[in-house]
Amino acid sequence: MKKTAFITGIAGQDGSYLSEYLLSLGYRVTGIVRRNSTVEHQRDRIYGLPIELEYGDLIDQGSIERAMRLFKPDEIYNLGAQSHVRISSDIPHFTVQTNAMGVLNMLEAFRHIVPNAKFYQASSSEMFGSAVDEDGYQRETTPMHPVSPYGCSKVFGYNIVRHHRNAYKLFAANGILFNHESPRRGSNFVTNKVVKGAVEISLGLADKLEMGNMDSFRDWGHSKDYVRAMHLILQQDKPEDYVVATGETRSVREMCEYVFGKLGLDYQAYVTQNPKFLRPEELPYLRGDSKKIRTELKWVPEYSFENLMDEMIAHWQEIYSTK
Ligand code: NAP
Ligand code: F7E
Repeated sequence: MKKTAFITGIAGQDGSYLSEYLLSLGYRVTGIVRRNSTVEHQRDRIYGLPIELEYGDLIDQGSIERAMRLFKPDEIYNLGAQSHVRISSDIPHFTVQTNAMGVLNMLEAFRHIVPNAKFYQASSSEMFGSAVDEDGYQRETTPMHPVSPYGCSKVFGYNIVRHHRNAYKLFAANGILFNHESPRRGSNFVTNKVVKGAVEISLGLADKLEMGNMDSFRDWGHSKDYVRAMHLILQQDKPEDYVVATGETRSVREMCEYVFGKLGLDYQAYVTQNPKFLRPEELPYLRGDSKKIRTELKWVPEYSFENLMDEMIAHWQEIYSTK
């Protein structure tokens, strides 16, 4: 029989790739979207997909319960979040309500309405914050010292998932995902901002790019590889938490060098710093050790950093060629 997946954050970057992936595996795919005053672009990433949508909000417990009763899912993917770290300092209350209380709302609806389903929580490497193991990696056992309202909210989500798993014997698991990007990434996240800006400069449409901290390091993978990991985590007999990462790390500066270089430009001639893009407290370094998911679940990423960036560059070049 067809399995039903219920995805929150279905219209986001990961939600859209996960929907496509699950549809390709024969799933019935369902999800919630928030009410928005302009509907035109809200569903661009999932436009035309044969999925079932209802209005809902992680903060609105009734809407979650309604969706859970209506869809009766076998697998629940809680991807909905205020996902921008810097903006989480501007709207901390909304961030915490959505990313922390929203997880509890989902877990309670899951526990009371469809307790035999399997639950995936979109946890984040931002939870590690300033903590790094001595060998320079973060892994499942690394302590969590979050440095943003976003990171703090995700730590609550992570812990309440573990609590519900232990207390009520539910299948609830965390994927601790490091940064993952794609052409569908919001253009106020650093990779897509740099790629879009560099393509505009290469076409004479802009002459500079204002950035924040160029010296933080991130472990960047492709969203398509990471949604396969989410699905794999729910196909196991036992619920467990897994780090998902490439194991490589690069600075924002190195990323700029690569992207501008691909376009025949020297980034130093165009990139300036605007304090507006700095964070009240920065997370300087992320590099994930994903040995557990690679050995136990045989997860292997298909994209390299270069393939990922090249795909994003081609995406923006195509957009501007048709304008
Ligand atoms: P994204 O593109 O920002 O998508 C987030 C989705 O959540 C959007 O569709 C958004 O809808 C929805 N949402 C926001 N607030 C909501 C609320 N109160 N109720 C219901 N839905 C709400 O993020 P993503 O990159 O796909 O990430 C997916 C998940 O993985 C998020 O939980 C994120 O925190 C987590 N994560 C991401 C990364 C990464 O590098 N991408 C790494 C680790 C963890 P609107 O458009 O209406 O706001
Ligand atoms: O920043 C630096 C910035 O906003 C990466 C989310 O998906 O991954 C993401 O969070 C780095 C930071 O992602 C600009 O200071 C410099 O050090 O692309 P980002 P993030 O904060 O790492 C984690 C794992 C998540 O879970 C989150 O949901 O780049 N940086 N200059 C800049 N960042 C931005 N956005 N804009 C700049 O101008």
